[in-house]
Amino acid sequence: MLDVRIIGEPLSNIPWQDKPSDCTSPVWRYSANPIINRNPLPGVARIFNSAVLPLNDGFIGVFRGEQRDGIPHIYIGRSQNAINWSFEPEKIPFTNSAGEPFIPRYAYDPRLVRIDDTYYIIWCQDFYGASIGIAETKDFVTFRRLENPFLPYNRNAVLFPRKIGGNYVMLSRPCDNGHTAFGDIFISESKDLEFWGRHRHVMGPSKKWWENLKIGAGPAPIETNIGWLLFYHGVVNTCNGYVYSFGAAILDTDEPSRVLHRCTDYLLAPEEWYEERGFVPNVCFPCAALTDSATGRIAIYYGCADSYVGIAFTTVQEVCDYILKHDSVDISDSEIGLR
Ligand code: BMA
Repeated sequence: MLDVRIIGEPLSNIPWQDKPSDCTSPVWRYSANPIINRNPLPGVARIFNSAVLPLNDGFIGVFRGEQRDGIPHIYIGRSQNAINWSFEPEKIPFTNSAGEPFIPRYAYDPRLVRIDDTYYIIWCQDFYGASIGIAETKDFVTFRRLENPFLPYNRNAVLFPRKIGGNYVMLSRPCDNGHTAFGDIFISESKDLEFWGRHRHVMGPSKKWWENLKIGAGPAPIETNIGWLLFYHGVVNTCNGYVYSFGAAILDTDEPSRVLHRCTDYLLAPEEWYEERGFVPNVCFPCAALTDSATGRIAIYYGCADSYVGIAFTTVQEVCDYILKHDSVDISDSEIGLR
């Protein structure tokens, strides 16, 4: 067995539950899921697909809040234990580079990434169709929106938590302006978070049915001694609509467009009532992961049925053992995807 370790900071107050003795999966759910229920604050009907990070001795998060007019925006939440959250009542007051207010027409599926002393929010917004938005904050009081990194259409973007080869690196998933029936993960680099290039293909849908329609990056990749651990969602089309599960892959540390290992099986698929029943049934959509390098513990935050937030647990050793045991990488994964 390969010894797998998280390269990163310890987090002694990471939320945690031991694996139930009857669980046969490498990832197990928090027993008190969902952690956020419906109508969590005035004017917001559902919170889901959201991202969290440690901040000082507690936690901070960016939350997709579906307003009662049906339009999603991003709200800040704070927590002492990363389970019980209190939310700011107003959506994030982004500003542009001139300091003027910038309120996107809609904003959804935020990711939250810290690089050095700056926090970045990456989300999907309207730019003549679904596109990627990005903003930076150091204090969670002022949020400066940066230039749109990509042309439309694109959803599901997340930054790596450090520069690689001197550049910022972002995963994203180009798409169309509807409920896209295709989708591969690509990678792009930037020296300054404004001009993006060196676009490469990372991986596409596989022949395994749970992810044979489209895939998209989830939480910021987790650095380990064997590569970047990437949790991602995979979609299958059924006679009853799309079903979203999540799986994992391990990307090369220095050349992350190369997939070193890719798990044939999903890690978590809709099974519980809060995943199978909701505004959009059968959706498990991971957007964040807390990690503790001291113990290898990982707490994955995922949206459930476009209605709730759930937590699932694993350890870096257990999940990587599972990926290596169910490993299948093809040429389109392992090449440097430059065409
Ligand atoms: C995707 C995204 C997610 C959503 C999922 C299921 O296209 O829009 O926000 O959770 O569909 O509805």
